[in-house]
Amino acid sequence: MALENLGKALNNALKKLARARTVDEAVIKEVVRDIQRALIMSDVNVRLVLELTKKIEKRALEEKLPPGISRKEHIIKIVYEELTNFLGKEAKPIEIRGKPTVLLMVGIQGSGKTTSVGKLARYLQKRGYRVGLVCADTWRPGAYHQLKQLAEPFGIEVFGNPEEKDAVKLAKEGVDYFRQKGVDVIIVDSAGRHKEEKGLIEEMKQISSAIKPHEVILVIDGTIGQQAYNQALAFKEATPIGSIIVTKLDGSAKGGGALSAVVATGAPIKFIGVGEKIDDLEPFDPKRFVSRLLGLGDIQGLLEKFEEASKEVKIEQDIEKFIRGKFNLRDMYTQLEAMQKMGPLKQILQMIPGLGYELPDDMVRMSEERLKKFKVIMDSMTKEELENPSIINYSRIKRIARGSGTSVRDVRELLEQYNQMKKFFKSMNRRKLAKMARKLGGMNFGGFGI
Ligand SMILES: Nc1nc2c(ncn2[C@@H]2O[C@H](COP(=O)(O)OP(=O)(O)O)[C@@H](O)[C@H]2O)c(=O)[nH]1
Ligand SMILES: [Mg+2]
Repeated sequence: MALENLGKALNNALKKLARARTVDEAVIKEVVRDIQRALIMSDVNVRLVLELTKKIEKRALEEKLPPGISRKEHIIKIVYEELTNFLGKEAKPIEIRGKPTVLLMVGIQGSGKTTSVGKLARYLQKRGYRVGLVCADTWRPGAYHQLKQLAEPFGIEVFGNPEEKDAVKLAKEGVDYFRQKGVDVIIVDSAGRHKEEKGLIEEMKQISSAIKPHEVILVIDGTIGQQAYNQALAFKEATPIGSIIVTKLDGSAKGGGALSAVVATGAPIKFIGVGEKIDDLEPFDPKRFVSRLLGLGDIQGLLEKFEEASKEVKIEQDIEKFIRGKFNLRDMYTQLEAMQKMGPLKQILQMIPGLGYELPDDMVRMSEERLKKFKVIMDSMTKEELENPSIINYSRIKRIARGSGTSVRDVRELLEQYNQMKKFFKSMNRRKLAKMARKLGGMNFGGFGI
């Protein structure tokens, strides 16, 4: 598991929130402080931590609660969202663009390049690509052998020549070799004998100009924490086709710092390394990563709940429409459709105590057939007619009936239905409507927009 300690600390902060009896300002501030501490312990840049947690605190204190959502759930969602944004928001998957796609792996010595070349090769092989590997590390004795040991058990071929001293020449030969073999992806491993960015970038440029890679991947050792910023920034400025793998996030105490520092440069992180074994490579997806980090097994369930809540807001907006007489035919169609899905409306309404209103029978017994017919009729109406049904006079009715292959009677029936519905809701007062909407929403009849 990547960033285990950070995950635990964040999870503890959320547990504290869960245990709190009431969530007031003091509790929110305490949770925010815990999150701050956890991130700083993980070597995240202090300024970034403060910016992030300020946002979390402000939203937690100021945002209005959506209906049906508890304050705790709301805060968890805010923490999840802000951390996800903080780590880059969307996943940036690797793209295999041409045949062959040429990838160049760079990074300073010991960062995990060769291991990552093997892992990435295996990852792509599992997805059906034929991969060839080129060892262009002429610096480290045994580099070629290391790569062969990693890849050959999986039938992945490695090109190299321990006698050759010219890395650029070797890289080019290797790429040509696999081009002729017709593989899908060629990954070139480089030496990265330099200790700092300048030499690294120079090496990258030399090899790049010889093999013209589709993408250069910088491997950064996650244990260096926020120092990763300078490397990632120099790299990003040097090549527009760069992406990043952050390695050693298993067991690293500073991994949070490394990840956030790279994200802050704007360079995309495509994978993370989470162990020494060939399968210990994960595509980096901020959403999944954060939900696992927070230990929110069911963040999806929570997000769905929020979606339901936003439907309820829609119900309230529709009530406004009714009251202001803005309810048009298009709205009615959506209502009828929702009603159809929901089953006998009358029963539902009777379950709401004190409502005291009876729905006209016609409105309740809306057969599917009739609904279909209404849909056909509405399809023959103009936009103006749907939005402002009062303009539909006799000649328009005739035209609509003709256009939809129905009768004048059918069209009139539809309009009658619409007027009934409108009248019915107008006769209710605002408070009762709101109450009904809440009940319906609470009973999980989302989408029933009245
Ligand atoms: N724990 C852990 N170790 C890793 C990871 N990636 C690489 N290593 C180790 O880091 C060391 C250097 O890796 P290597 O691929 O040779 O680095 P290179 O010099 O950049 O090619 C090796 O001992 C690897 O096993 C990782 O994601 N997690
Ligand atoms: Mg190496």
